[in-house]
Amino acid sequence: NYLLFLFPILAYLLGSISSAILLHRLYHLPDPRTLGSKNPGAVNTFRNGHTKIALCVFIFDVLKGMLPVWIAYRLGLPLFYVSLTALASCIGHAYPVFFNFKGGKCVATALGAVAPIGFDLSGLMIATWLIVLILSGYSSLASIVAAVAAPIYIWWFRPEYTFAVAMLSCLIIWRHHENLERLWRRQEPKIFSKSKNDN
Ligand code: NKO
Repeated sequence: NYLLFLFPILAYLLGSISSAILLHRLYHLPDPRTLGSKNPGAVNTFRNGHTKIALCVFIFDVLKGMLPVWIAYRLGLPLFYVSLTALASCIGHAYPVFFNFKGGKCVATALGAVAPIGFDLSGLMIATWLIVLILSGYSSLASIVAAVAAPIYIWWFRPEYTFAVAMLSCLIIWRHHENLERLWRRQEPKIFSKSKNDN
C-alpha cells in the first residue's frame, strides 16, 4: 500500500519548515545562517542573544519531529514506515526544500522523532545532553555525545528500534562535521562565549 509513503513525504515537508529561519524573519532579525555558527537552530539563536526565540525554536523543532512519527506510531504503521517517517522529518530539517536545502543539525527534531518511543529514552537523551554541556561547555559536543549514546541506550531497553535510532544518530553526527573539526582544532566556541566562529 503506497499510501504509507505519504507519511515520510509529509514528514519531510513538515521537517523542511525551519522555525529558526521563520522566527528570525518574523522578528526582523538576519537569517540565522548568516550569524554565529550559521546554524538555523535553537543553540545559535540563543548564542545570538535571543533566549525566548531560542526556546520557541527548540519547542517547534521538537514538535515537528514528534507529530508525524507519533501519528504513524499511533495508527500502528509497520516499524519500517515509522522509522522512515522519523528519518524523513530529520532529512527535511537538515535539507529543507523551502530554504535552498540549507538547514540545521537535527538535534531537536531527532529528539522529537524518538519521543514517541518513550519518555525513558527522551529523558535520558536530555540528561546526557545537559550533563555533557555542563561538564564541557560545548553544545555541539553535547549533541554528538547524545547522538552516540542514543543507539546504545535503546539497544538496552527496546532493541527493535536500534537501527532507526542509529540512522538518526549518523545524520546528527554528519551534520556536526564542521563542529567536530573545530573541536579538534580547539576553535569551537563554548555556549556562553559571545565569540562568533566564521567558518
Ligand atoms: O550552532 O553549531 P551550533 O553550535 O541547536 O549548534 C550545535 C548544536 C545544535 O543543536 C541545536 C538544538 C539544541 C537542542 C538542545 C536540547 C537537546 C536535548 C537532547 C538531544 C538529544 C538528541 C538525541 C538524538 C537521538 C537520535 O548541536
